[in-house]
Amino acid sequence: MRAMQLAELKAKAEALREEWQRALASVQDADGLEQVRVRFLGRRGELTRLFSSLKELAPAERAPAGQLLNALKQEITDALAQKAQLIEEQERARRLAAERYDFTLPGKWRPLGHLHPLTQVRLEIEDIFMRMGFDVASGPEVEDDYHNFEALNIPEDHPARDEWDSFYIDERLLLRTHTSPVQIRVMKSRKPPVRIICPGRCYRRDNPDATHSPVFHQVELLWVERGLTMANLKWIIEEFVRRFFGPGYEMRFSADFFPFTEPSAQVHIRRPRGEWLEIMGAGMVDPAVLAEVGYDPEEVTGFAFGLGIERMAMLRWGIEDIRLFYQNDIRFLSQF
Ligand code: 2NL
Repeated sequence: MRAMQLAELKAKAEALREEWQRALASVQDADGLEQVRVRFLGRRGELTRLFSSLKELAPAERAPAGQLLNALKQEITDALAQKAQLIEEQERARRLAAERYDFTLPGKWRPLGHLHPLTQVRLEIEDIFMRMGFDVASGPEVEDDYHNFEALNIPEDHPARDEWDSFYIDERLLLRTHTSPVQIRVMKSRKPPVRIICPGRCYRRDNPDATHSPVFHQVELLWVERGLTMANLKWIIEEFVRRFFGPGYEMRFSADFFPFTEPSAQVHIRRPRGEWLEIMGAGMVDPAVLAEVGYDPEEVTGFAFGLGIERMAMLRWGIEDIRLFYQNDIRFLSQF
């Protein structure tokens, strides 16, 4: 083998420089970079081959030639490192650009339900009276004759029972016709003062029409304490009307009859120049009812009222047919 000259090695090194620079310039990614590294710096790479040709040089030429090749190696190594950093930065920038949120995109529309109008009205009424210091009480929908009628001063043969035509389950049990039995149960379990409202589902054997439904909802209120009068009842109702319907209503009490209150009244309201609307029945708790639950009618008095949740909702929104509440027609319900 012909001995190599220093000049020849220099020429090869020079050619190699041009080669790696061209190769590196076309590198796009980390894989391409690794290929270039293997090609020039790898164990069987081009530079390594030049190093092994050192031994073909004359001994005196080996040191300068070695320096030349080491410098070239350093040059390539640095350039590769620099390119590696560049590629890393580019890839990071690309990733960030792909991940970036577009805050101007419109959101996805999700159909959102809402509470049934009767539930809305019930919660609003509960809220009004809870703020006035009333507890919310509940009780069974299947009641016995005693709590639904007897204790409320409506004996077996009382003609007023026709008013609450009932769904009987057997001789003794029926679906409650009002929420008053809840108040009987609460009074029997607590000492006065008692300040409660009783919202709930009630049942009457009515044929359905625009204003009657065999299933409906009621809120009854009861306050029993020493010294309560009809004036307190009137203020509570006035305040309720202001908070539920808004200001500007006139209120009218007119005589009525319920077996469980004495005196009894029906309550109407109207806007100036509007028509009178009946909103509830009310009265002072009959002493016989107080005595029945073990209270002393000489010591405490009480008042109560009962209103229909459906009726309140119909008055508020001008709904003309009670049956709309139970038909689950989304075209109706979605308006509230
Ligand atoms: C109406 C009338 C009313 C009551 C309900 C009541 C309850 C007890 C004692 C006395 Cl435990 N009264 N409740 C009083 C007056 C009227 O409801 O027409 N509601 C729709």
